[in-house]
Amino acid sequence: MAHEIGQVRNIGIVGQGGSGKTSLADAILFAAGVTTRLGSVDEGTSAFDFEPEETRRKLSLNTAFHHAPWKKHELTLVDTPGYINFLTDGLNCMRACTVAVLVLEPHAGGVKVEAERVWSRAEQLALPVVAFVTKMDRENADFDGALKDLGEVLRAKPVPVQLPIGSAETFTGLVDLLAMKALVAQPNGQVKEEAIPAALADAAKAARERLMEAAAETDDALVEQYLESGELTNEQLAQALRIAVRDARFVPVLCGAGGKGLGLAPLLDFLVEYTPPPGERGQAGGEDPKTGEPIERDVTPSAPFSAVVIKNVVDPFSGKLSIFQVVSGEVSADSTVLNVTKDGKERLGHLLRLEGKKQAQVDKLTTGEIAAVAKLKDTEAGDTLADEKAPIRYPGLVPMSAAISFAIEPKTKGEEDKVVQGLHKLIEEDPTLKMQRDAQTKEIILSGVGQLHIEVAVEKLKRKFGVEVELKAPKVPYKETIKGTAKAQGRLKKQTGGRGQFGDAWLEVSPLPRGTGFEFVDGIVGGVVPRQFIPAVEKGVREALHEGILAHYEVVDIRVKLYDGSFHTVDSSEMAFKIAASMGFKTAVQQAKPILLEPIMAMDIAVPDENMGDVIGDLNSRRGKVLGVDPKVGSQVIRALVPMAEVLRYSPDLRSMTSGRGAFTMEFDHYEELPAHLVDKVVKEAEERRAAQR
Ligand SMILES: Nc1nc2c(ncn2[C@@H]2O[C@H](COP(=O)(O)OP(=O)(O)OP(=O)(O)O)[C@@H](O)[C@H]2O)c(=O)[nH]1
Ligand SMILES: [Mg+2]
Repeated sequence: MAHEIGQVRNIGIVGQGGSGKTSLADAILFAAGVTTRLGSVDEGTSAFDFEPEETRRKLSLNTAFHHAPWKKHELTLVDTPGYINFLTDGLNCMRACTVAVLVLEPHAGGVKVEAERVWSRAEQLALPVVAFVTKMDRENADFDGALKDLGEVLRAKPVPVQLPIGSAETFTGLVDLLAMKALVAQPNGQVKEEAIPAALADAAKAARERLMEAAAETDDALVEQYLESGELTNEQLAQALRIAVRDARFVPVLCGAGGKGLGLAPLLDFLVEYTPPPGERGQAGGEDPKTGEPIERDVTPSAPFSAVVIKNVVDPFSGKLSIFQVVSGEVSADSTVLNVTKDGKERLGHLLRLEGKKQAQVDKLTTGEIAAVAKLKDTEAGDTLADEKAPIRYPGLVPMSAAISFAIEPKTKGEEDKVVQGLHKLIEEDPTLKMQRDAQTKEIILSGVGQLHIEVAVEKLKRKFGVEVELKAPKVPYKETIKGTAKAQGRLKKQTGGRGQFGDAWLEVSPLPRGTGFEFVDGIVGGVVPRQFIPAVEKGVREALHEGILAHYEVVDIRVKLYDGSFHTVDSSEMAFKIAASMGFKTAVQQAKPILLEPIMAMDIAVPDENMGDVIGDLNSRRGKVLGVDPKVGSQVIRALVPMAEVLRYSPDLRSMTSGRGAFTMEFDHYEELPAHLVDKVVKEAEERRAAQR
């Protein structure tokens, strides 16, 4: 049976790496009676961190989902990874959430770039954010420090709805500023309602006033009443708070110790009571798949069905699971729907509610619900599914450029195909991984967000698809070109024995602008080279382009003109002209000031203010050019162009310069001449590599 839309809450648990998200999620499952034993990240028994790569590292690598009932509501917990390497998956899943619970550690100066990313994603989605300051049982726990970070680093407007009672070992419970009572943990694990401790009375009163003032601001009449009487009724406060949360006017702040099971029931009560069910935040924006015009869809069960696929999970045995959220309408098992993005039909078999690593069948889903289906043919993460009579296309995935690349080689020779097939499957699960085959170096290049990301992919490749690979720094795809113009003759004459071979071509080579590639000009007049042999000349040149004369790299940005030649009526052939052309080309290039070109990457590097000097200095030592610096909240984004050869292993270096807070993206921009003092080194390496291959 489908649930009522008003009962649905999808709770995105977000925040930076290690802040305590998964521990909170496990504790919620336990508190809701879903599990009979409290799952633990540290002990490898979490219901959310269940993949072997996760339990081994004791951190989340994938977003995981679990259903939990709470006071007649149907919660789907969406536990997202916090470390930067795996963050994008969570950012993508946030779109299916009705609220984001931002998990913060209780001290100032703790907010890292990951929390900033999550926060700006919530802003982009206009998603209500509720902050949960966890680990209040920790030494030096400082609730006000976390509030300060929220305000100063994230530029959010934090408004506490609870205050902690005590901190660290004296943390025993919290003051609920809505009910104005204390909730105190009892030795038997229960929570008891008590009067607010005298020591906290003034602080609680002041905090409640602040809460009322902030809530009243949702409505002019309420502000007036509040200013005149200094009070709102509990009902007015609750109603105003619901609106403020729905419209993300401020961030209500709660506290507890998720990992210790403290503060869970009050958090869940707040989520079901004050955060909106699907549909209360207005229509869903998409576009007409035919015209590309923007269209809106009512987020209600009576509207036509539409859904967005947020994630794929690939199991080598049971195949692919596509996880989606119903954006509008309802859907039953065994329906046929349109994949609007791919413009093809898909048959949904069983509908599966997600329970950590397991699934449970349901017959029907209503608006807002998150579920999975198995074995869709062509559906990728980011695709829209819809009723074919009312198609709409929603925005796709959050873009994330890969920042680090490795060449990967199978440990067992001949398993290249198995590697490529396995990687294709991994990429279906994780579109932030990219694979390409370098046309020049022939290497399989795997790119990802960071080194850890790639290492995890390699582990999965082994576990799921049984191939072991080695990681190597990728070879830089240098290219060759010329700076001058030169003419040369290529002549092949073999006239001993039977039929001879004769070809003779005069070629002129000249440079073309960067990025133009290759141009062949036929400048023959008077048939000195007969028509039928001219394509053979071009072919000979094209083949010779693959192997430059300096270091055997591809030759680019060059014009080759065939301007003279001669032939022999009997001995000339296509083959002879092809060989002659290739000989002529090589000689001409040699005389035309050949140079090496190196790839230059465009980088965006987000750096905390205090590390700017170090990072820029380091870029200079890597022959980088800083193009500009864009200020951001608490950090800056450096835009720079840097030779690829200098940033093959940038990730760990940036991490150590910025204590893990820096982040970057990088993509190929253009080719530039390799400085003369580096040419010998590259040539020598190329020779060594060739010698090793022989
Ligand atoms: N003392 C204390 N420790 C906690 C609490 N919650 C979590 N921890 C510990 O903090 C560490 C990280 O917890 P996780 O729940 O894995 O954090 P996470 O935010 O899910 O981490 P990622 O998913 O990797 O980003 C673990 O060692 C937990 O035991 C808490 O309330 N109190
Ligand atoms: Mg986690």
